[in-house]
Amino acid sequence: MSKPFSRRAFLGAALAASTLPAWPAAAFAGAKRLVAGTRTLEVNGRTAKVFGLTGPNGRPGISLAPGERFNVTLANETGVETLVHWHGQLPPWTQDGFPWPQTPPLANGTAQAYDYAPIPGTYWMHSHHGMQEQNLLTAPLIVHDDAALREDRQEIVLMLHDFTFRTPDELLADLTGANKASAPATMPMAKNPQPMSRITDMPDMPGMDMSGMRMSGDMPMDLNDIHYDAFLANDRTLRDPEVVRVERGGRIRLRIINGASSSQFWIDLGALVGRVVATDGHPVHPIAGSRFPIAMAQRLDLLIDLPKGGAFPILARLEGSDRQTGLILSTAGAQVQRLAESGRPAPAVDNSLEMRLMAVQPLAPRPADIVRTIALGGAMKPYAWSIDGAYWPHVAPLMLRKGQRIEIDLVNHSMMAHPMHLHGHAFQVIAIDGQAIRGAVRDTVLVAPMMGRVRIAFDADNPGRWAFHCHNLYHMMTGMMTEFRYQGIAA
Ligand SMILES: [Cu+2]
Repeated sequence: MSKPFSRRAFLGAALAASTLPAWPAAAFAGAKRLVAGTRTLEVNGRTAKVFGLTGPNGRPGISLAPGERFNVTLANETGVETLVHWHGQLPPWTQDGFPWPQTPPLANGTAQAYDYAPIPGTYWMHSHHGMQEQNLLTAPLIVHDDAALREDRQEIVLMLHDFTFRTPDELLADLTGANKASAPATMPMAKNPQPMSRITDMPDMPGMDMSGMRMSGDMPMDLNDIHYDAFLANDRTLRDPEVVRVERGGRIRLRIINGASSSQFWIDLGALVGRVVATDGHPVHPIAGSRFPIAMAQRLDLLIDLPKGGAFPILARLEGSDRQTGLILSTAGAQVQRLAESGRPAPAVDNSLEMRLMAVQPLAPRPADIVRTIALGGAMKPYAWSIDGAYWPHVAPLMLRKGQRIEIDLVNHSMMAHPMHLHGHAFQVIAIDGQAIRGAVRDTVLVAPMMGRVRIAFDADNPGRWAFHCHNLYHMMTGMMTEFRYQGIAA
């Protein structure tokens, strides 16, 4: 594998004498500059100071041409420490943007160079330092490939967020009960648990087998730990949504990123039909439909062929709620109607789509060298979440050797769903609730509550220290994270 790559020590020395970003040019030849900073965002008429990640073209994040390396200089202008993770990418572990002792956060006013060969598809980046992700230290990371460009489709990125005017520390304190004195009398939490049979408005999913959905009976489950002030689509709400100009009969590639910290959605194309062609950046055999679930941190690539002219809302409907966000596709001269921020209630996000996905490039068949069952546990009271009964950072790493095939059977003993994310590797989903599938290759998979089971397989081909965690930020912050470590890598 490639050598750990870091110019941190060099940069630290170069910058020690100056607070100005007078970078030595040689260190950054050809590098794209990505600035982690702060900005003012107006959300429904009220302003908030949030973070942002701005690329060389002044737009959020990074977009790479086919074959281009991820040669990026990350400059920290946030005023605080930060560290940015390239979610779903497979860099050497020292460039993964996770705060290991060997790869600490960047101090304000410093920069760090990254240089690795990216994998193509829809990815994203987010702070892995504290809870900065909740304050929008997140952005798209789009890596183009020749095949997708040859399709000659209009590319539209839709990035989702959950937004609060409060601080993530306050939200977490409310959840853990550490802030009882200052908690409002009406706790802004949708802690029901919610009998799913009350949600009668099942979104119709053309061609989708509904039998796999965990909807029957009065099955209780916990949804939406936090009451958010707004849900954002490309930083805007439906009161003032982004309106994307499209051609009559236009052909679109919609790259959807769920960058929310604690929220899952149903993507609702309304009257349009789309085809899922990639999940978490990795191609899948196309599946047509108009409603698609997206768990935290997941991505969906949808191909949409517009039938005619008009205005076409693309909605993201919060699970277990009537709240929604989205953007509008509009042909020239079409009347764009304002949509409310609340609509019809949506059911819990589930694995009904996951069951039907098939990877275009599955793992080669071979027996596993390591088979492990991992228990996901936790509860609302006390608010703490665990992996095999352990709470980060007090965990024993799962030790791997390069060349091994690993299968992990994830079993969810809790009342909440957990979107589990593995750093540095793409895994294949090979069984759901005991039913074997030749499923998607991806980096984040939802494990349904109440004994939901998902089996994943991956090849140990990227030596290092790798985090494996729930991508619900508040679950991760209260313990739901562990480590996969290769033999020979020092702790
Ligand atoms: Cu979780």
